[in-house]
Amino acid sequence: MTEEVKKSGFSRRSVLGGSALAAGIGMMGVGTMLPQTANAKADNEVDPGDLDEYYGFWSGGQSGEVRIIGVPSMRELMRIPVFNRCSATGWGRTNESRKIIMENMLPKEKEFWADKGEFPMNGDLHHPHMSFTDGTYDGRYLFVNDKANTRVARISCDNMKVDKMISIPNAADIHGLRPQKYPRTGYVFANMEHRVPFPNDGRDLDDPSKYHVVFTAIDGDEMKVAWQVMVDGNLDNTDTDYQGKYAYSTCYNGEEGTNLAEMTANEQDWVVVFDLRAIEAGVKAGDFKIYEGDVPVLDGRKAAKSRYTRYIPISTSPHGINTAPDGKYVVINGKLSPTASVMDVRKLPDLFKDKIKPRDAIVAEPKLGLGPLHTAFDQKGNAYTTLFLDSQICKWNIEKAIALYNGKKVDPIIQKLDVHYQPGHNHTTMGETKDADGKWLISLNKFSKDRYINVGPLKPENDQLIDISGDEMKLVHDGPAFAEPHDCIMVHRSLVNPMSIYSLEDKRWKELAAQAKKDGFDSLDEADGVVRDGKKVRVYMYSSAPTYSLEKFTVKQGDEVTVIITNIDDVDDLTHGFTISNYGIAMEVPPQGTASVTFTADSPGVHWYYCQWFCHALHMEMRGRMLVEPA
Ligand code: RUQ
Ligand code: CUA
Repeated sequence: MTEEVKKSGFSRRSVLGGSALAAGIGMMGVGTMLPQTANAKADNEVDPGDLDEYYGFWSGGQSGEVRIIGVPSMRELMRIPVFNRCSATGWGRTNESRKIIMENMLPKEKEFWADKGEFPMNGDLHHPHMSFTDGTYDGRYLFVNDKANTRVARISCDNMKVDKMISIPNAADIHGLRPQKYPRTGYVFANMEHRVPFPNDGRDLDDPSKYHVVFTAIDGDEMKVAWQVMVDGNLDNTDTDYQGKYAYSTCYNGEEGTNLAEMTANEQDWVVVFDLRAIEAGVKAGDFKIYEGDVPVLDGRKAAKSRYTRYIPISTSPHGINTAPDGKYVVINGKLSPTASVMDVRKLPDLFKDKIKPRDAIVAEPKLGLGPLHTAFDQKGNAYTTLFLDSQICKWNIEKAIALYNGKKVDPIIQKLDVHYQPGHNHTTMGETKDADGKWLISLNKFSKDRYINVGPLKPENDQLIDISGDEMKLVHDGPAFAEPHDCIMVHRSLVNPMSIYSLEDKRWKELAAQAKKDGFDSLDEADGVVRDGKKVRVYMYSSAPTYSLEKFTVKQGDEVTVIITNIDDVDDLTHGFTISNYGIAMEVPPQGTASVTFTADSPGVHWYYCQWFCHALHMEMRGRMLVEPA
């Protein structure tokens, strides 16, 4: 890009906030072309053919998916279906994906879903976080939560697909989610948000005094719930320290009300701190109850005065909670209060020994602006807090905020930058690790309003990229996004190393390979033919552009048919697909990989199957016939 483009038609906002003009860069072809100026090249520009420096992993909110965004270009690179059905890849339709989705559902869920399509097809995915080793990202896994259906899923970063999904027993509506940072993940902590009765089977209904909330620790290696701790209030967001000793969650609705007026009646809510060693000792000692799913539930409520938890009062309804990369400070974002509270993790041992009062763990409480929701960090001791109501990012210095709290006359606020509009989460590159690098900041704005051409009443979100490498924050890019990126992380590309092509020996198709052997084939890449086993029919074929090894197969109406396809092409990016017309079936068949799908052949006649991923000049010809004989 050699010329700066000025946004045509000034809005009030762009006059008031200089940042709106900078965001006009990138709108080539619209507005008036101006001669080249000093600001000609946007800082985020990644030229065609060049690669991004960071992998951005974006939550897809109510769409239920995860998206991979290249940073700083903000190009969308991939979508990972998780809690949704995917028409392109067959996620939710293939046997392999259905096994992952359904395997670890709770018995009551299996029963509930049995006659409704077998699993929830929606999700509300809030928080993607990568696994850690020694305080920084290790490139193994991404963990994500589904608030809508109380699930947590794990994405394996070797192929960028979900490999495990679990439902959290006892809980309802998992919101906050964070992995343990040290020594490694380890635990993945998940906050139950909405209080429900234990057990929630109808015996207690409109009696909120019987409702409870639990904090859950999942073993991230096994993807099994390790333990839960019952607490007061509603758990909102959560984070962990860099020492591997504590986790902490914001709580709102300490009143335990069931409507808005009740939930915001008190002046104060709290952060609840969990002592992980004490909890593990409690589990060992048998100090728990079992409600659902064989999971130990310890009592960490205030009245229990247990050694598992401590409650630190914070002004009403705090929201985000973020540990600074220095490992010392934790910022608790006020939401309804214009302040952020800074907790010093070094004070937590004394808090648990009752040597200090809970509020003594708070070492600063700067006034930042209206609606502080989430905070991100650079490596220089600065914090960046989203102000939802002010539509701004507030950059402030943590040490200065502490000095101010101690009576020194200093202003911790460095800069406020307009964003467009109503930011929720924000995030810096590597900013939730000890390797924060202070290069880029993303503001995930809930409203885009006038920033794009109008697409109707439902408008995209607006993800704004901000250069924080200099003294001043500089807004450099607007990126529209479909519903609703709550949260994201940005990981240096050197830490993420996905495969490019599968291996025919991959453990993911070991079971299919074993079945093929039983059916008389040496290996999946040579399996080619129809095996009848009573009413069950297994159809094996391999694909090589532009053909399937079987140009037709015949089954009988009412047969349960499983089609198993191996793509023997070992060319980068050469994905085939398999679609059967009028059977609701489509799936991705990746290079050197296998996919399978099972269905009942209840519609007689000729049904073409075809490849729906454009793979070859003769891709349209890559097809065959399924002949279904009438019963
Ligand atoms: S939390 S902004 Cu703030 Cu899930 Cu969404
Ligand atoms: Cu194979 Cu298109």
